Amino acid sequence: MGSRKSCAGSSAPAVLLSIVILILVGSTLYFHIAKTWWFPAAITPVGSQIDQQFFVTFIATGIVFVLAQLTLAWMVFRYRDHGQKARFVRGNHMLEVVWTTATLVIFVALGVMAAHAWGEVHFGGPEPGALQVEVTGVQFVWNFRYPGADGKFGRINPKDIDASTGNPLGLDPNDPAGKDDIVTGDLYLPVGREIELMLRSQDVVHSFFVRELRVKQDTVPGLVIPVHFTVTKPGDYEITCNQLCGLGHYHMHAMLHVLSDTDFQQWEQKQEAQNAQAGQ
Ligand SMILES: [Cu+2]
Repeated sequence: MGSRKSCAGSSAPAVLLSIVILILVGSTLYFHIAKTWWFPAAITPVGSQIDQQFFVTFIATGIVFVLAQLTLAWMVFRYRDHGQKARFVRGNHMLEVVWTTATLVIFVALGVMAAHAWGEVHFGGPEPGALQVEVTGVQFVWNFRYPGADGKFGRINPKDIDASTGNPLGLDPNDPAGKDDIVTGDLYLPVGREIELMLRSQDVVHSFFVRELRVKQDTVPGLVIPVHFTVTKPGDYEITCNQLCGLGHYHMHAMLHVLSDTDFQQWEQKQEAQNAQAGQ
């Protein structure tokens, strides 16, 4: 049988574990406060609301995280092994009720606070006069369509889909409304004007994601899903697909070019002129 001495215990692992927990808490706090791996600045007003909500959630959960980990480190150290007998503790009902209720209150409150930003995107429609752009995901590219000078999108017929002849969306050649439609591989938007994107998919579920817009929305075959926003900052931003949609998913991306109003009008006119030339 083992000698008494081997049962005396050792507090070294407990002390070491407490120190490791303290280092983990310290470095987690540092990287979050210093924003070492943070996301890029939002370029829409609703994006800023989302960031604000994210920040409040982060502070609430951050405080709980730090308090819980510090308590854990202290418990591990305080009740370290001296070779004493283990004692059974039945738990504390009052404590259970208090922290479950507190968690419930915090989560419901965060949800209620976020409802405004969420509702604005999902329930409120765009302002009248918003620029409509159709976005279509297809393995493994994005196509964007503008209604052109007549402001009307032409009819689409799946039988006419043929990317090799320059008709990736299947625009019906017999519909005059579609003659001036502009189809592009990159998304061009004017700054400061309400935009409504209509998201579609030709094959599987894709997801339209632009980090700076704080927009991430699945595109689903058979559905047209609208999202609306106003961009406040010109620049070039990456559009990616955020659903694993097949073998080429990794290279399914396009660019979002946000232009000044005049630059956008010039771009639009140039596209319309090219369309007219091609139609002759
Ligand atoms: Cu995809």
